[in-house]
Amino acid sequence: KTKLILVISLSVMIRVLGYAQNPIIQTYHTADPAPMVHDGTVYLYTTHDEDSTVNNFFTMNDWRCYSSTDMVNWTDHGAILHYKDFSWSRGDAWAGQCVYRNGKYYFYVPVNQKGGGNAIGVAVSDSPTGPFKDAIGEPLLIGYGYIDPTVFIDDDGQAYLYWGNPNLWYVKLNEDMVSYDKEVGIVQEPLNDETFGYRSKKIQNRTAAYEEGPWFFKRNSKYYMLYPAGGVSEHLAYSISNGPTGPWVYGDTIMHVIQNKGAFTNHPGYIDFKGKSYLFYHNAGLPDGTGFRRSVCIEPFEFNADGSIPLITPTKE
Ligand code: FUB
Repeated sequence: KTKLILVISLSVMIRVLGYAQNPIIQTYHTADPAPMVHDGTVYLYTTHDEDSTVNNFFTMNDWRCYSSTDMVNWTDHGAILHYKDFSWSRGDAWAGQCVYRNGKYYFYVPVNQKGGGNAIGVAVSDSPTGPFKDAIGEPLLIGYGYIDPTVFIDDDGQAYLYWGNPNLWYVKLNEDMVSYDKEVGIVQEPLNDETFGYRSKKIQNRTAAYEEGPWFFKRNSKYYMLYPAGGVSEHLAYSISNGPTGPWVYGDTIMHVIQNKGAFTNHPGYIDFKGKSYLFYHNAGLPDGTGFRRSVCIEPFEFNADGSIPLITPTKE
C-alpha cells in the first residue's frame, strides 16, 4: 500500500513539475541504465538489485524494461529477461545493452557460467519489451573480466561490441549480430593515462582510470566512450576518438563520485531524444539505498560547443 501511494503521489508530482523525479524508478532497486531510442520512444533497460544482499554482494537475477515518450511518464514492462533464460548461466545478471537491427532487438548481457567464469550472452526478441530468448544457446564471448557489454552500429552498418573490467576489449559484430568477425578477433584497447585517464592508486595493476561499464556512441563524427572510473568508488569519465576503434584520448570527469550517494559503483548511459541530451546513471538515492540497492537517475545536459562533455551535477533531486 505504501508503495502504491508513493507511485501515485510521485506521478502527480511529475506532471505538476514537468520533469521526472530522481531516482526515476522508486518501486524497485534498479541499476546499470541502458537507454535505447526507437520509433519515438525511449526504452530503458536496467539491471535489478534484489532487496536481499547475500554475502555482502550483488543479488541480481533479471533485467527490467521501462519506456517513455516524454521522459516524464514511464511505463513499467516488468522483467524481460532472466539469467535462467540462458541454460548455461548460473546467475549474476549484470549490466547490458539492447540495440535494434533488421526488425529484431538484440540484448547483450554479462552473466556467470554454470561452471564458473564470466561470459557475455546475446538474447533476441521481436519486440523491445520482450520476451527475449537466448539467441544462440551458448555464450557469445567467454573470458575473465568479460562483463558490461556496450553495442553500437556505425553509419556504415558495422556493429561494435565493447566490454570489460579491468581491460577494455572490442569485437566487430557480424551483420547477424550474434557472431563476430573472427579474423579481426578480440582486440584489447591500450589503457594508459593518455587514453583512459590517470589512476592515482595503481590498484590491481590497472594502468588507467577506466574501470568497467563502457557506453559507446557517436555524435557529430566523433566517437565517445563513457565509463565508470577511479577504482574503489567510481566516478564517471569519458574518452573520445576520431574512429570507432580508437586511438582514444582521455576527455575528463563527467560526474563526481559524491553523486553516487553512497554507492561504490556508477554506470553511464546516454541518449539524444527530441533535441535534448540525457545522461543516465545510478546511485543509492532511495531512502534504503546501499551499494547493493541502487537506483537509476537521469540528468539532461548540453555538450560544450567543441563537443566535449561538461561536468554534470544533478540539479533535480
Ligand atoms: O551491477 C553489477 C555491476 O556493477 C555492473 O556490471 C557494473 O557496471 C557495476 O555497476
